[in-house]
This record gives sequence, C-alpha cells and structure tokens, in this order.
Amino acid sequence: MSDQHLQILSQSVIDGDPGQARQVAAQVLASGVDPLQVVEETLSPAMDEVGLRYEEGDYFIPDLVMSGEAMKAAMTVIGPALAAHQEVRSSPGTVVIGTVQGDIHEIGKSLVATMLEAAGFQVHDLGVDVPVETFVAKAQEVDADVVGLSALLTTTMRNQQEVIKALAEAGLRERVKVIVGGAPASPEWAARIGADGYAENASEAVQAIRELVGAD
Ligand code: B12
Repeated sequence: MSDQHLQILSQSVIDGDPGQARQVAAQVLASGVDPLQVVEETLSPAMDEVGLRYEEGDYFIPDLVMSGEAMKAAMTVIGPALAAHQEVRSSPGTVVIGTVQGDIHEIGKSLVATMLEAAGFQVHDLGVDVPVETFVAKAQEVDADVVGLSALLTTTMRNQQEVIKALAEAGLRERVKVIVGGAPASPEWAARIGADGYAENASEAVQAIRELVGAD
C-alpha cells in the first residue's frame, strides 16, 4: 500500500504536479513511513531523475521549475514531520545558511535548513542568490557558529570561496566555521577553498555541523 504511494509521490515530482505531490505526501506520512526515508529514498532520487532527463534533452526549464514546485509542495508536509520526529533539549548552535550569489537553486539548501532545525539548531536561512556581504553581516549579527553555503552551478561555486575570504576580511573566520555543499562541491573543493567541512546530503550535513560545533 505505502510502496504504491511512494511510487506515486516519486512520479508526481517527476511529472511536476504540486497538488498531487502534497496530497500523496500526506498519505505517505499517515501510513507511518519515516519522513527522512521519504526525503532520501523517494524525493531526492525523483529530483535526480528530473536532472537526468534535463541533461538528456527530454526535459526543459519549465519542467525543472514544475518538478521543483512539486518537491517543495511535498516538503511543506514532510518538513514539519521531520522536525516532530526529533526531541531536542538545548540548541547545539546557530547556523546561517543560503545559496550563493548568482544561484537560485533552493531545494537542497532548504532541505539542509529544515533538517538542522529538526536537530535543534537556530537556523537563519537567507534564501537564494545571497550576496557575499549578506552572509558576513548575518553571521556577525547573530553570532553564528557555522555558515553553510550552497551552490548548484559550477559557475557559482567560486562564490563559496568569496564568502570565506570576506569572513576572513571581517575578522570572523577564527570563530565561524564554514561548510559547503551542492552538487558540484566535494571534499577536495572544500579543502581547496579553505572551508571547514563538506557534506553530500542533508543528513550528512547535520552530522558534519554537529561535529564542527563540538556537539558530538
Ligand atoms: C530543479 C533544478 C532547477 C530549478 C531550481 C528550482 C528551485 N526552486 O530550487 C530551476 C529551474 C530554477 C533551475 C535553473 C537552472 N539550472 Co538547475 N537544476 C535543477 C535540478 C534538476 C535539481 C536540483 C535539486 O533541487 N535537487 C534536489 C536536492 C534535494 O538536491 P541538491 O540540490 O543537490 O541538495 C542536496 C546536496 O547537494 C546537499 N546540499 C545542498 N546545499 C547544501 C548546502 C550545504 C551547506 C550542505 C552542507 C549541503 C548541501 O544536501 C542537499 C540535500 O540532500 C538539478 C539537477 C541535479 N540533479 O542536481 C539541475 C542543475 C543543478 N541545474 C543546472 C543548470 C544548468 C541550470 C540553469 C543554468 C539552466 C538554464 N540554462 O537556465 C539554471 C540556473 C539558474 C540559476 N541562476 O541558479 C545544471 C548545473 C550544471 C552545472 N554543473 O553547473 C544541473 C546539474 C542540471 C544538469 N544536469 O545540467 N534548476
């Protein structure tokens, strides 16, 4: 029964049907499936399939937009369930997160933000296409422990490095850790630009950030 629902959920993201995605996501949750498992084993792979179809020339930008909307619609239901699953007593730290300037991909970044909130972090999500100075100003304002930088494009990932440089120039680099993520990022890239960490997906991001703030 719920396998069938998961199949329909995946299909509604691939087809870009937000209404169906939201409705089926609610049914899936009601059937008792672990919300994290839904994200990692159904929703994220569905977006990968969308990316593949785009790469192969079967999908175009409007298809990506609609699939993105469907993914977000599903997350309006799954996100709160992720949070409800955790019982957190004290906050392990404060995180400022955003997608770097020039880049409007928000789904992965928002997923990381949701998972961090679920793990008890104070999260300041700056959104997408975030200028370098905004990261620095917010980190200073909220006394951030960690700044998380998302980039999905090979052309924007160098802005991750720009933020690291600007944090150093503002004298914040000693006390603020930086973690990078997004499809083109890698541990090698993180090391090359002087970031403190890298994570491939949202659950690894939570683990890595817990380690960065010394919560483990
Ligand atoms: C959906 C999508 C879009 C949507 C985004 C909608 C939205 N609201 O976000 C729209 C249509 C806007 C879009 C636009 C474009 N896109 Co696009 N897009 C995608 C697609 C299909 C899926 C991305 C996604 O949401 N994945 C699902 C999430 C859950 O995964 P994720 O983002 O990777 O995030 C996970 C990890 O990376 C990590 N993570 C992410 N951020 C962070 C941050 C931190 C701190 C950490 C620790 C971890 C972390 O954890 C996340 C959760 O597990 C990808 C293909 C792909 N497979 O990645 C292409 C893709 C990224 N896009 C691509 C391109 C080329 C574009 C455009 C340039 C197309 C165009 N010609 O206009 C524009 C650029 C617009 C811009 N300036 O940003 C290329 C990039 C190629 C490259 N190497 O540079 C890709 C790879 C498609 C392809 N195969 O060619 N896109």
